[in-house]
Amino acid sequence: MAYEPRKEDKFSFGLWTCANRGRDPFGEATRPPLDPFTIVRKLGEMGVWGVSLHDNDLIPIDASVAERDRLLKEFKKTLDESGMVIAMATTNMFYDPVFKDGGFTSNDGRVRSYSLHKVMHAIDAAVELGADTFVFWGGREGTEVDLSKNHVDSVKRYREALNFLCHYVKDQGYNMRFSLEAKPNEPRGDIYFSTTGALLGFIATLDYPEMVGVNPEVAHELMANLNCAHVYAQCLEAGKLFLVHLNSQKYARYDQDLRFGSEDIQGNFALVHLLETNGFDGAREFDAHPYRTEDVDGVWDFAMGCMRNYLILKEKALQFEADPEVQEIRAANDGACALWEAAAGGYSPETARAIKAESYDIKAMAERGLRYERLSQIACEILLGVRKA
Ligand code: GLT
Ligand code: MN
Repeated sequence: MAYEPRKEDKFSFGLWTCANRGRDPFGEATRPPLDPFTIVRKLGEMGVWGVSLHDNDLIPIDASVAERDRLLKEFKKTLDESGMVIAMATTNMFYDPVFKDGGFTSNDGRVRSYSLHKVMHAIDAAVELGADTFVFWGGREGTEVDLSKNHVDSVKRYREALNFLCHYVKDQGYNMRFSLEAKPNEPRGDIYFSTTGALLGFIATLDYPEMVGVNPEVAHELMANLNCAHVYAQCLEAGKLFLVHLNSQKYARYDQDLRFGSEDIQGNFALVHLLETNGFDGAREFDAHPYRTEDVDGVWDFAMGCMRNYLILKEKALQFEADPEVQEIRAANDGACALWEAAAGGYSPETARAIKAESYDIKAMAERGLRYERLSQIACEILLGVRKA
């Protein structure tokens, strides 16, 4: 069957996506609860490669040690039976009221210490499940009132926490890397490290920057009015794109978390094109949720829709790449230049002199049309299904 997900597509879903019950700030749940075991089994049958989870998606925050151990064992068994892996694990540091003013950036040192406690336990559980990537999304790390915190202290505290946890992972001998996820606001009025670029800058200041990468999310980038393909590309080029969070979003809204491919198809297309033509080999994780109108069947329609749309866009990205007219336009625009090649190969005084001495006919260089109208139209016609391969 065409566009059928397979394990090698490396699709994953957060447990919280399918478990989402349609609650919103104005209304009650519209669906019954779905337990983690049912979700894993069903997604496994659908060709999904992995799932991700928060500690409390599986283990209640007040579970006894015996209950925790039992749940982990049973979950591991269900994963193995379904041929599924853990794409990443993370800590829920946003739901419980104790995190109302942040975890690592809370003004209260007891809350910061409890946050380390919760994360270390979550990392231990993640290792037991076989995860090698641990995500930090600091949804509560921020403010509504700018004067309520010293933001310089907040940055330092976030660094101290991540440094401590990197040392913990090394000390335990775990094979675990960290991935940070940015979001500009929601649930806090303003969230620290609001963009992926801010996180990249922050990672460079850590004790073990090589252990830490990012997992941007489409909706979060669009909420910050950024270009997803550009953001993800910078992370990929820096070797920092550990996994991706995929969904769809209408412009200038709250965090909609819509089925991948359902809105801003051009933006989603550019992103899939980027990932598929630049050797990205991490998890393609869907972090979205079904419409509130859906029952449980609609949850699986949602999950299948995300994956099918990715595969359709992938096919179209490859069609675009192979299109003879696209190749011709690109070739016409790819002006080779020995001086540039020399500069790109590294600085030398000779190259500097040669580039300075060269004379350029900038009028002639500027004259040629680049045919991007045509390039864009070809992409439109491929997307709209009227240009055949
Ligand atoms: C939460 C958030 C997501 C994060 C998840 C990881 S949970 O649903 O909206 O973007 O990736 O904590
Ligand atoms: Mn996310």
